[in-house]
Amino acid sequence: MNDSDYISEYQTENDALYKRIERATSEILRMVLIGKSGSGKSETGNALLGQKKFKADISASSVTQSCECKAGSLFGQKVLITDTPGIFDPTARIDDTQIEIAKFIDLTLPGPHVLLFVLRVGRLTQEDADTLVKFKEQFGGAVEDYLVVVFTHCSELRKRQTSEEEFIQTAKTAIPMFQKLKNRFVFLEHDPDYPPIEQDNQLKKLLDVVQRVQRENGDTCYSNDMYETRLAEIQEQKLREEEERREKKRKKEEDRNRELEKARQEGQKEMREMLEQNTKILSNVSLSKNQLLKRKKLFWRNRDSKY
Ligand SMILES: Nc1nc2c(ncn2[C@@H]2O[C@H](COP(=O)(O)OP(=O)(O)OP(=O)(O)O)[C@@H](O)[C@H]2O)c(=O)[nH]1
Ligand SMILES: [Mg+2]
Repeated sequence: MNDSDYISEYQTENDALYKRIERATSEILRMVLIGKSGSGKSETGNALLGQKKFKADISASSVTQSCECKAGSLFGQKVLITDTPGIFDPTARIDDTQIEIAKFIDLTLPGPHVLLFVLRVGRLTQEDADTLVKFKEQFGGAVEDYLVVVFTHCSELRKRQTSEEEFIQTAKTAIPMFQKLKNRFVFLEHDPDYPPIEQDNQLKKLLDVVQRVQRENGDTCYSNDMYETRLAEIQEQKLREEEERREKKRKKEEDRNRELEKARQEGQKEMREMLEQNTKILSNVSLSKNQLLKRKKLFWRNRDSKY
């Protein structure tokens, strides 16, 4: 399968569910973008795909309204990226978070290899910390093992004369969950005026970190009760559908056999009727033969008596 086939296949989101689970090999790196609204999730997704596939814009409200999944290639590595609206952002207004969470699970089945937590370089707030806590509360599982932190707007650091290392230390103080993370911080700049070669280097570093995390996790993917329940549901549904298919086939065969039997019986009936008719005709013929003989005898008797 070449890249374009692979991409078009994964663009039809609904009927690709089974296929996606079946083909979810380690060959395809599945990443999920989470983070506060406006942090740069969609822009990061576009950078990873090398194309503007997700809508990214400045807005006071959420630009991305629903989870979306797109495929692409990053330095030859096939990637499947799921962009999310700020589902876990305490200030974001998403019409139905539960529906979005269900969609998120379906799009990322059997689970992402890495969770990219996107933050904007700047003053980290309680909201940023709460977004991650909310994600952990909703999803559970070993979130930290699969977490990679992506800081966008990184040219801000230069303006503030702060090094990446210093900023990571600040971030670790602001967001306690970061303290457990070792070498899992990546800086990106999506400003179109930023040197493309530097953007490429940043993306290469991100891919290196992600692939290291994947290796550290033994190529497993992030999972939790929701993924397991959903996978069990899908498995059950698949078995049910197979059973229904078998039952339909059995019924079809039964109907065909019934029709064959009916045709056979009708054929026999026709044959019987034909035989009966033939017997009647034959008996009529033999009857008239007898009568002819009788008449012949009578004629000869009458003639003999005359002479
Ligand atoms: N200069 C600059 N702009 C950025 C950077 N990252 C994101 N932006 C801009 O910030 C705005 C918001 O980015 P998005 O990617 O739409 O943010 P989001 O997290 O997807 O937001 P929601 O979809 O609302 O949750 C867009 O106008 C982006 O172009 C960056 O590193 N540098
Ligand atoms: Mg977005």
